[in-house]
Order: sequence, then C-alpha cells, then structure tokens
Amino acid sequence: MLRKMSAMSLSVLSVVVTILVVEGAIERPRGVPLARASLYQPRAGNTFKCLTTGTEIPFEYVNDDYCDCDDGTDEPGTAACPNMKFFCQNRGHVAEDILSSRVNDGICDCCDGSDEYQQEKIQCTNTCDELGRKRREDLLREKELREAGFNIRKQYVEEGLQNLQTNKALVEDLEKSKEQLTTDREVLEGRKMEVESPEKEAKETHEKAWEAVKAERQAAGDKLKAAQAFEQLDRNRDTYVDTSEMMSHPEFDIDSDGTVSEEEAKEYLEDQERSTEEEFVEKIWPNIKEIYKPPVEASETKGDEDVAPPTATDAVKPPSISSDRKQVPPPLEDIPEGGAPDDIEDEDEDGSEDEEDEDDYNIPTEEEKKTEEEEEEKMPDYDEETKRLIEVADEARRLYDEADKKVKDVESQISNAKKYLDKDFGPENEYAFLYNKCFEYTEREYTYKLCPFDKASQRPKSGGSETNLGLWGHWDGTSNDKYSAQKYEKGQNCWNGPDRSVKILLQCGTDNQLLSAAEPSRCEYQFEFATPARCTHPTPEEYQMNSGHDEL
Ligand code: MAN
Repeated sequence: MLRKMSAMSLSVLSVVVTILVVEGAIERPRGVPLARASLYQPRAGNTFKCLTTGTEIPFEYVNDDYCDCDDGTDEPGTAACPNMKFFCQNRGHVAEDILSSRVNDGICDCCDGSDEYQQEKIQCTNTCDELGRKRREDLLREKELREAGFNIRKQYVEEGLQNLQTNKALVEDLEKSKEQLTTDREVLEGRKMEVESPEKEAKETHEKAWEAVKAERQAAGDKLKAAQAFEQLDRNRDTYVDTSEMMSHPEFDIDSDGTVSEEEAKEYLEDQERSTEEEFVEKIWPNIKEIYKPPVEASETKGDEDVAPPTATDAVKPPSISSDRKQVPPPLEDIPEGGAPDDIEDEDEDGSEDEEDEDDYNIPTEEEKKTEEEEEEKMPDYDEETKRLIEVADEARRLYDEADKKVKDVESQISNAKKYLDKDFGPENEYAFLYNKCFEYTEREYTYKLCPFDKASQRPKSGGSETNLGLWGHWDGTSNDKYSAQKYEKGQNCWNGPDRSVKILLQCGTDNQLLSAAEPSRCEYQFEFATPARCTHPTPEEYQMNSGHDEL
C-alpha cells in the first residue's frame, strides 16, 4: 500500500504513536478494549497485521492518524479510518464504544474524556465517578423495586394457582349440578306438555266458538247493510232495484265517463233489468258493497243536484218494506239539533211521547262507539273448566321456567369459569390477578381505560361516548419474551383506516398502574402498564454486569 502522509499527520504521529494505554500489566494502543489487547501486540519485526485483511504494516503505523489497513483496524484510537469504533474505558462508569469519527472532534463523548486526548480543541473533565455513582444508585433502586415487585408477584402466582384450582373444581361441581338440574327440567317439561295439551284444546274450543259468534254477527250485520242498501236503492218502493235506480249512483260508472249507462247498471245487476231483495242480498250486494255509497254520501261527493228528485210516482207508491226489514235510522246529517223531527219520532201506543223516547236518537260519541265496538270484539271469559286447565298449565309453566332459569344460570357460571380457565395468564398464572380489574390513565384529551384480558377503551374528557379501542387478543412480546406485551384488537373501525388496536408494553412496578397512553399511528395505540407480575428477581449476573467494572 502506498503510504501518503500529510505534514499534519506527521506532526500528530509523534504524539499519538507513543501513547499506549497501560492497564494492569498489558499495554494496548488507545481505543482498544482489554479483551482485544492481545491483537495489538507488536509482532516479530515490530509489525502489526491488519486484523481482517492480514496486511502487515510497521507497528508504528498503528494509531498514527493515517488509515493504512483497508479494514481500518490500524486506527482504533483516531478518527483516521471511517466507521470504526473507539473504545472508552470510562473507569468508574460503563465502558462503551463510540464512532471513531467522534475522536478529537471537540466534543467530550466518553465520560473519562479519552476521546478528546489532543486537548487543543477541548479539555474534558472526567465525570465517570459521578455518573457511575448515579448509575449505581439507579440500579440499586431498580433492584430494590424488582425485589419488592417480585415478592408481590410471588403472591400473585400463589393466588393464580389457587384460583385456577378453585375454578377447575367449580366447573366440575357445576357440571354435576347441571346434570341434575337438566333432568329436573326434563321432568317438568314433560309435565308442562302434558297439561298444556288439554289446556290448548279447551282454549281452542272456546276461541273457535267465539270466532263463530263473531262470524255470525258479521254476516248478520252485512245482511242488514244489504237490506238497508236495497231500501235506499229502491227509490220507487216497487220491491225491486232496477237499472234506472242503479243509474242514479255515480259510483257504478265503470268506465268513468261521467254517467252510469244502462249496461253498466245491468252489469252490477247480474245482467238483469232488476233484482229482488233476496237476490240483491245474496248475489248483488257482495259485488257492490265495497263501492256502494248511501244516498247521503253520494250527494256529499257529487253534489245534491246529482240526486234525482222524488218523482210523482215515488210519492204515490206506498212504501214496500219486507216484513223482516229493520227500520233504518235517518242519516246523521238529517237529524236536527235537539233530536229527530216530530214527524219521525216514535209515538207510544197512546200517541203520547214520553221522556225516554227523547233518547231514541241520542247519538253516541265516537268514544262511546269505540268502547262499545271494543266490548263487542272482546272475547268472553273462558268457562270454569277451561280456567282451571289454564291455572294448572300456568303452574306447570312456572315450575318449568324456574327450572330452565336454574339450568341457564349454571350454564352461564360454567361458561364464566371456563373463560377464566381458557385464558393464558402467563407462565405461572401471575397475570391472573389482573382479570376482572380495570385501570385508567387521563391525558390532555382522553381518559384511557384498560381492563386486562378483556378490553381497552378511550373516552373524551369533554364528555361523549366511549370508543372501543380493542378486545383482548394475545400476548405480543418478542419471541424470547412473549409475556412482555399484550395486544388488544378489533376495536371500533377508524374512519378511512384500520380497526382500532392497542399494544400494551408491560414493565415491572410495585403497583398495578396504567402509566401512559399514546397514539403513535392513527387509531393504533400504545399503553405502558406497570405491574408486579412483570417483575423477575434480579440475578447476581445482572447486578455484576451492571456494576460498571466490565474490564476488571
Ligand atoms: C377519535 C379518536 C382518536 C382517533 C380519531 C380517528 O377522535 O379515537 O384517537 O385518532 O378518532 O378519526
């Protein structure tokens, strides 16, 4: 390798090359940790072999502030070779490697100041003792916290184990009582079905009879309406309804041309010129009852002029009413205030009008009509025997429902206990303690809530509804520390984004506490949670390793 040496590096060389760190009895060039000191011993002929390329260079080229080896290993203590590491011994604190580019850059990076040895740019104070003391204090505190937490964890483990056993035993007991309760329920179901059958039969008989009564009433009412319509249509009282009478009713205008033609009238009269009352009630009325309008309604819709005035013949013809025809009360509008006109009021046989008669046309209010109709529509009470059968069946149903509830209760208890048993509460059940508990953390905008092994949520501080951030999913730590994190997923969908989810980072603490909640990515949350369940006992190795005496 062609060695180019600048005037500057030559001037530095005299300073650098002579500096060797003496640690114990082993000498090593600056920036080399004790563990690698042997690699930096001068070889025969006072040479140095580049550590990976194997190129041999004079030993005096090591740390001469010029990069001679292609692998940069000849400059462990200068910034000459890029991307190399400089080792700070930092006695009293923790040894560390820093980037070689930071050597003599005018900034103190190592607490022992060994990275700024030129001292032209800066003179570093050794702060390692101070930092080391602080660090040891922190470590001690952490160790004490871990020990205290670990002691609580031991109780959790015990309780977790007990709960596990209790729940297992509970499920066994509950399964047994479920068997008995299911048998009881079966017996009561049989009894219920036994007594429900005659009850149903009796009820149906009663209801069918009532339906028949209603149908009969309806038919009678319909017949009455048909007879009334016949009478209204038979204006000339000749005991027939004929085409001309039909023609005065605009509702029979089939083609809506404004008049009811004879053909149209005939069509409604079953292709006849006229119809007797019997035929009308039986055959014609069923076809017209939906469209037929009594004269008053017709005059209301079409105007009075549409109703043909009574003819002379009308006047002379005697009213012809079949013997069973009921008296049709006058339309409501025809009754003057204060009662019916004198000429249509009933007279007693003696021709006098008594006070009771004044009520004859007392018009029931809408409400009264409704109540009356409702009364009529109401099915009469069941007979005594049916009532007795209902009572027996009611009691059987009550007993069955009671037994059914007991089975369902026990099923729900089994399912709850199984839910508990199915959960992974950690290698020693140490996290079981957190089941059925919730913890909150409030920040600027929201109060966050975590119910371990159940769900996580968020509630705006200003009020408003809770947002589900996710339901218990799985343990989510690294492959060698699975129980260091949890995942809650499938929360409320984020508009134009994913379903909300939360990662919980667990850390050791003497209290169970939600320490922080953040949303590093939209609708993806991260909580920090401290719990004694996460505290492992500090090992002597950990303590040793952290004491800051790596090289001793
Ligand atoms: C709500 C909260 C926020 C979330 C937005 C997304 O305001 O759940 O945390 O970022 O919705 O729209």
